[in-house]
Amino acid sequence: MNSTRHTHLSLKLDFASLKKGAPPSRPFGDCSNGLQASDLKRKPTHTGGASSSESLRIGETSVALSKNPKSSCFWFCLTLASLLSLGASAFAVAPSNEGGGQKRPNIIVLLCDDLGYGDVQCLNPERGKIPTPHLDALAKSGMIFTDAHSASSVCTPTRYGLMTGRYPWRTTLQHGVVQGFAPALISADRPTVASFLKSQGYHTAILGKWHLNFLYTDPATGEKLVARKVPRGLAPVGSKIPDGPTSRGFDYFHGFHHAGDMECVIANDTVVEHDAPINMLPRLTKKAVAYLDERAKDKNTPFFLYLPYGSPHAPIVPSKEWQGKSGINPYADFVMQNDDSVGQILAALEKNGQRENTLLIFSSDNGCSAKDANAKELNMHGHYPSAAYRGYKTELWEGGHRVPFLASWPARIPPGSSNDSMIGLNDIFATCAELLGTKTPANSCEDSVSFLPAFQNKPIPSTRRGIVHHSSLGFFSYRLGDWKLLLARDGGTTSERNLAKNPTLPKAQLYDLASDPSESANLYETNPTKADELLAALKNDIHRGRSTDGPESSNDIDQIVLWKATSDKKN
Ligand SMILES: [Ca+2]
Repeated sequence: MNSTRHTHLSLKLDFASLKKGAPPSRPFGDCSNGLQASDLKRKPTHTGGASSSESLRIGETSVALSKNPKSSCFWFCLTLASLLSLGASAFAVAPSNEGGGQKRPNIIVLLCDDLGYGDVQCLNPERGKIPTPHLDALAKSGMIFTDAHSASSVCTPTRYGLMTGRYPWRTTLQHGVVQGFAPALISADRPTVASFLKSQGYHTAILGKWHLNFLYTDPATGEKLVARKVPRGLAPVGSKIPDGPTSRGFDYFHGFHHAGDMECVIANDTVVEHDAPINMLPRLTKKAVAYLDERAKDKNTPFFLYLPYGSPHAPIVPSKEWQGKSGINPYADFVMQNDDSVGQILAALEKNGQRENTLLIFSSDNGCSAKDANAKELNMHGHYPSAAYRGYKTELWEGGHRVPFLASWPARIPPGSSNDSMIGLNDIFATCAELLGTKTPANSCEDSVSFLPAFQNKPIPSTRRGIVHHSSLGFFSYRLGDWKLLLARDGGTTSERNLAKNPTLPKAQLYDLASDPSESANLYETNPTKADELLAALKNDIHRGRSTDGPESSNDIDQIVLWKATSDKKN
């Protein structure tokens, strides 16, 4: 993260304009709507209220705000509010929901699987052809982060980073994803964002895809099951899961391990049924709405709902009523159905009166899969899942890991806002800690920086220099400010043997994303000073065992290979 970069209401240039040197056009369609500072508005604290003013609570201080954003009173009050909120305690809230203090917000993280940045229509107004009205409305209700990244370009490592606030390549998993039927990747003594929030009094639930390994055991003997020895690779109904999400901080789990055994439906620590993958998205939506209804009965206990969808990842199985709806292809239909699921969750929040004080984050675990989504077919319909970015899932280029990231919290986040701070899914853990006015627990968040100040358009104080990207084959990339170094000859997805077949590929890549967001002009050979600066920062972040200030830490393996193509090794 660039600590000197100030967050602001962004009027970011669109790529086509940048390349042609043309004047910028509005980048977010209806979401930003040509956003001006004067557009900063807040919803009434109580829906349906007739009051002409509202309260912006900061800690225990309440400041009256005029509803007219152009009034001098509004700006005076906003300035006063800003002054009062200076410092790390800006969002500190009372630890209890009792006594009339600011209530702790509910927190929801909706995580799509393989949804590209450009698959959200409002993020890609010119080259996005899949209607996503509910995501667009969600974006409009809060803040769009335009420079958010998953820790990896594939599933498992991204999820590890989100849960722990630590880069996944610090573990034994150096490339690829896990397949289940194996001990949990998150060690038992490592806090997760779920266990942390649970320790703070939250009820915690995960509905959906875990993909961080767990064991299936025979309920009678306790023996570990082996995938190749069970029919169709599915653990039988009744199988137990001793080290699943409910052993890593979640009170409640309903979902599955990964796409390959999605049919194996799990409730808490038990396989409860085998069901067709086409039923999973409707199942998760229904469970999420039921969960929100249930939590609404206990208004004194905030909740954390993590909903990692299995969609629109393959198997691409839109329900019958969604098949053909996009007029593009099944992937586009599936994206539309997923958007509808988000709409149902938003409606449930509204119905239950939970919307105002719920922080809802929507994102994706990596970019779109060109193969599974049939990108060629999408392109023929004018749809580009990575927007103007280069690459797709698995790759180091932006299309692999720059993900849609929407944050909505009507009580705190200005609607219709946009922010270009560089953040990552790893940062959600530290953000939750600052939100509660407490520190992150020991042995966690080595690579997590709170982006909470960004919600009020303030700079993000950070002790982290840049952020690390990682490809499916474990190739590294480093981003520092606008500069990006790729220690790979391509997107980081080709074996060395195949790389050798193409001698024209560069040794490494260096891009200036400010002038070249689509990573088309490799400056690695022409700007060795900048390349060396980024390489040194990357090495430092790897070898220290953490990328933020804090207690000494170490990686789980002794040597992490920096240059994955052995002929390129120089460290
Ligand atoms: Ca994925």
